[in-house]
Amino acid sequence: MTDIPASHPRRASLLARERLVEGVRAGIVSEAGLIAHGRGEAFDYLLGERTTDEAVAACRAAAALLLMARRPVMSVNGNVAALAAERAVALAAAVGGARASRGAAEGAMRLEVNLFHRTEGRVRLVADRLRAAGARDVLGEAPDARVPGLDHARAMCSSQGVGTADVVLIPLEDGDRAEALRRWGRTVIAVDLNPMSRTARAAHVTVVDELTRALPVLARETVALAGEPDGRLRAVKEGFDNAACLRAVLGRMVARVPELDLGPPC
Ligand code: PTJ
Repeated sequence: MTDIPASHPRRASLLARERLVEGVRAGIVSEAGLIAHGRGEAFDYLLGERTTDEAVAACRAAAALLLMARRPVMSVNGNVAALAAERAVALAAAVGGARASRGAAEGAMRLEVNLFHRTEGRVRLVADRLRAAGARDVLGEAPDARVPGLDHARAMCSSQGVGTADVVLIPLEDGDRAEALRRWGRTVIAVDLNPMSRTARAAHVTVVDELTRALPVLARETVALAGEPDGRLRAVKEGFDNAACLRAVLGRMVARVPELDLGPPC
């Protein structure tokens, strides 16, 4: 790993890149994952690299969906495993605990490895990465179902996970899969820095925020809503308008541009 000085002003961003480069070398991240990350970084720059009020509102709506779900599942790909395996496991634990406290029949939110550029070797490595982060029960290594309307291996999924889930959390998802999941009747929660992406538009709730910032906020909102009655959770969900939220975030990005200080940084 490249040595990045603690004083470097863009240390966090450089460390994230290093985790992805290491992930490619370890076989966890696809080469295309590096390009996807670069696109995300560009949008994060425009966002000011911070969690907006819109992202918090989207996390609250997503939390309400996860708490009311019959069978929630989080889909994990190579980028998510490399950047945020521990945070994904922590979120699953927070959601599981919150749901159990409400007496949900199936408390846990399952983690399922779903790869766009699927190879069985990479599925195993991503699952191993999740287990190393503390996940006990990882799905996706023995797919026995398919997402209808998708061709090739990217359609494969688990009947214990996405195959029977009602709510699916898809961080950094490809647009085709997001649309196919919605057509299949799944309630879709996305995390995507590009508010114009097909995934962001296809999802019922899109958190436009950087993954490693968004997952702890989602966990926090889930815990905060855990004691609320179903009626209140339904109101939170129904009060959220995804298209309006995407428009507001894009508006923030656009409004920020003319205000940027383009003088020398030092
Ligand atoms: O591991 P695999 O094979 O499943 O492949 C994973 C990737 C991400 C390569 C694959 O799903 C893919 O090609 O995705 P896309 O279509 O490039 O979409 C990824 C979206 O995530 C883009 O809109 C990016 O802006 C966004 N994104 C990238 N990095 C982040 C992000 N959003 C939030 N946080 C990030 N760190």
